Amino acid sequence: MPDSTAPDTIAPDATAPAPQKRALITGITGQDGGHLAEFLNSKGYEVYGLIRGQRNARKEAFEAEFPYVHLIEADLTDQTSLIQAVLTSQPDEVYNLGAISHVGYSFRNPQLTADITGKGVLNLLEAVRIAGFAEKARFYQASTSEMFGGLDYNRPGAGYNEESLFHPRSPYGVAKLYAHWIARNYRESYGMFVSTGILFNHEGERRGLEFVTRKISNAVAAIHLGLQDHIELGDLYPKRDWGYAGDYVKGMWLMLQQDEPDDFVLATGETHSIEEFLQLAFAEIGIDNWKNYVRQNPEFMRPAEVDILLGDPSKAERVLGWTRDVDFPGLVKLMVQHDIKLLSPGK
Ligand code: NAP
Ligand code: G4F
Repeated sequence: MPDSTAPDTIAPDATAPAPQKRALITGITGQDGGHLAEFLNSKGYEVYGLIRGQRNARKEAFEAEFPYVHLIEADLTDQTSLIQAVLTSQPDEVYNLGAISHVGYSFRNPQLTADITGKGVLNLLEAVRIAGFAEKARFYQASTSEMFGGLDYNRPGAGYNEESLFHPRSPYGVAKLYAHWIARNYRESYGMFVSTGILFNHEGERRGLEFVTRKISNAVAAIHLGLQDHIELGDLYPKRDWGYAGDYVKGMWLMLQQDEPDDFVLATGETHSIEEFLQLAFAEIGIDNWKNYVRQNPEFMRPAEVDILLGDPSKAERVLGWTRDVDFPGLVKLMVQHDIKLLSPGK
């Protein structure tokens, strides 16, 4: 006789651990990819990341630093590989960080930039749909303040927010604007959970040496150690809203934990010139007359420049509860000290 007091279904075991969430990150070998992998791993995620190329120069170092990441060979320009990546990782969350992300390089390689930074996003969104993950997986798109371009700087003091006008000034900015709108379009057309983060510049110890902040921190460290005697840069007047990358990946994750997908600006609300960055960086090694160590080289100037970027992060702070731990002087110090350690003999 069946026991009439027995329940029809087995009640969930409240003490059982929640199933491990799975995240797929494109651009995992880049600055933000490293910070995000570390952050998601600390949250108990199973982390998958795309690696491209038949011999990616970053692979060995990446595997040594992030042994817990499952690497999948794929490329944002190859949709078959993206579908396979989604099927292999079975993601709850997809973070699309992969891109040609250097503005100067995008002027020299505009079509490649359109293919990867722009159309690559369409390829990935379609891969998620074709693999049957449109309803299951939440999607983060790495949008950028470069979409504003600095020309429509009509909110002095307040900064650009989610409603501000776009006016990209580079092939990179234009490609990112396409990516931003196709991501929003998939949210509106297919009801996918797609959130975009319009992130202002964020830097740190993992920043590529081709970007101005790391180029400076690396050179300042080398000058301090007697390995170099000057640094060559392009324009020094532009201003950027510079934050710390570790703080920004927390914001990306928070965007995918909300009830509804949306668009969010992540920024510090402060803007500083490259000259100010140089001044603080050289002060870190006890040099006040930094101009003696800097030469301008037109090679590093751009056909069109974004003069000033300043963001208004109030929506992210209010809705996501997003906060930052590192301020501008703290960022410069962290980067210079990191590079001094890195370049020191026998480190
Ligand atoms: P990053 O360091 O330049 O990393 C870019 C990543 O994209 C690398 O892992 C690179 O892989 C990958 N990638 C390039 N081409 C690819 C392709 N065809 N297929 C797959 N992956 C490809 O950039 P980041 O600073 O971490 O930025 C992350 C994302 O946020 C980018 O989309 C960037 O445009 C955007 N963003 C950055 C900032 C910022 O201040 N950092 C601000 C706003 C938005 P390889 O190792 O193979 O080269
Ligand atoms: O460090 P940058 O190359 O960063 P940029 O152009 O602001 O772009 C970064 O931030 C964007 C967000 O706003 C991201 F979407 C993008 O992916 C990237 O992460 O240049 C900053 C400023 C520019 O005005 C540039 O002209 O520094 C100026 N600059 C002067 N000398 C230089 C140099 N930039 C570089 N990379 N190298 C120089 O020697």
